[in-house]
Amino acid sequence: MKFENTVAALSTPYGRGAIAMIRMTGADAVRIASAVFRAKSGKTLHEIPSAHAVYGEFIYDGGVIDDGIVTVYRAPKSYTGEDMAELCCHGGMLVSSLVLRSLIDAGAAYAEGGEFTKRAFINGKLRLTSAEAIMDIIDAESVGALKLAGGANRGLLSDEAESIYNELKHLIASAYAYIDYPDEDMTDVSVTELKDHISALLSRAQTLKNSYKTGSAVCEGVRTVICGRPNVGKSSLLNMLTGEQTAIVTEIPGTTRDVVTGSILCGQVRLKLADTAGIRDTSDTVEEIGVAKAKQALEKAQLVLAVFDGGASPDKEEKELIDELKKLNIPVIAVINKTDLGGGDAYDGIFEHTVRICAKSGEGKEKITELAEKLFTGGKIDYDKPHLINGRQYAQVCRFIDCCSSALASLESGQTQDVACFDLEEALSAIAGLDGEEVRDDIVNEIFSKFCVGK
Ligand SMILES: Nc1nc2c(ncn2[C@@H]2O[C@H](COP(=O)(O)OP(=O)(O)OP(=O)(O)O)[C@@H](O)[C@H]2O)c(=O)[nH]1
Ligand SMILES: [Mg+2]
Repeated sequence: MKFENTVAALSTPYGRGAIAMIRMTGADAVRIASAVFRAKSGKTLHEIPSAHAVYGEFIYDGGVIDDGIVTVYRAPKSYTGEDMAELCCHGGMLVSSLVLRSLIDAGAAYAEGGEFTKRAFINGKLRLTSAEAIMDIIDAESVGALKLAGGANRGLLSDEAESIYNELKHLIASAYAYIDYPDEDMTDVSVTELKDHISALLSRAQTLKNSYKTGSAVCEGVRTVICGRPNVGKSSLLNMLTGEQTAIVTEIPGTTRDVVTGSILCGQVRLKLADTAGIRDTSDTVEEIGVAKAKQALEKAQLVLAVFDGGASPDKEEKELIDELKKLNIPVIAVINKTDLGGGDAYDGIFEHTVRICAKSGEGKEKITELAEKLFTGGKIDYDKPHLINGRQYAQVCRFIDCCSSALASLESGQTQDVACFDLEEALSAIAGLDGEEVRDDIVNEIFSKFCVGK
């Protein structure tokens, strides 16, 4: 895809600051920048070598409105692979919008969100995983998220995906021993060898798939549901963890009805918390809706903080809830609350992970945050290993694993190599898609639409 127009956007936040930067990309970038900027040296921007900055004045409506620096980059040696200009003026809201306005008046169009990075991807300057990582660097709220996104941006994930892709391509060529992949140095491969190769690729893909547990927890956050019987202290726990009095706490059972949300960092892992209505049978219409919402939240949860009143013991309804939680197949931390009142033994050993807290005094917060971080990182994150950091990447790897598994199953059941190769071709397309090959336009557009304007 070749982009016809030249687009511009404010790349620094809109607001008052020391400096603002307006970026422009496209074939006319240097010409349009020249129309609004006069270098002090008297040279035109066309005379400035690529990646060089020049000092001068910005012109709006025939008059000078500011002075600053313009840097020009020439295709293909630029971020987008096109001609680019970066105009730095003083960081006032009026001056930066007038510089942008004058570029638009001179022929540039407003850039859409993520358009610079999208152009970089389409022009082959960036792999898709690197482009996604750039967005995660901008959105990062923890050092861990920065490091994981930084690794993807440097190509850790790209390199692994490419290596798996190349090995599989070679394997398919050898298996077919036909003309489909003439570039490959082909030798016939036996069924046993083929199975061994597929198994080895599957194990690498499985390692990638497993990395998403940490990658997602650090970069996307963990959907964490606080649930339990009425009055056990769920809302008190939410308030204790976030350090804010967001949820209403009263001694009346059935206080919370809506889902109340909050967010905390546990080391490098972000928990996206949802406090829910106490689960019980009720004839109160509003509370009943709250209980239904709580159950819906549990269906999408990745971690449950199951709160129990240490002074009580499980009754029939609570036992049913415990059974339901055990079926979820996600980590559950039993949070035994109200330790100031003693007791709690009735809940010991029900779940693999148990912590005792006193939400009222705030005691036990670290026990929960440390355990949550450990559950999702294994205690230590290896930043030098590739990690999947979003659901799209995860889905591609799952598709790859399904296709390779299906190929393996065909061979196990005595089918011919051709049949297995059909699945392997699908797997090849899945791993190619991880890094941006054969990705549909609408998916590309959706990815870049999440970017901010000017990036
Ligand atoms: N003694 C003691 N009381 C607590 C503790 N935590 C919460 N409570 C009290 O327990 C009562 C219920 O607390 P909430 O946090 O509203 O309980 P909840 O589980 O959100 O209740 P619902 O929203 O009604 O389901 C309040 O009176 C709290 O002050 C604790 O650690 N010790
Ligand atoms: Mg509550």
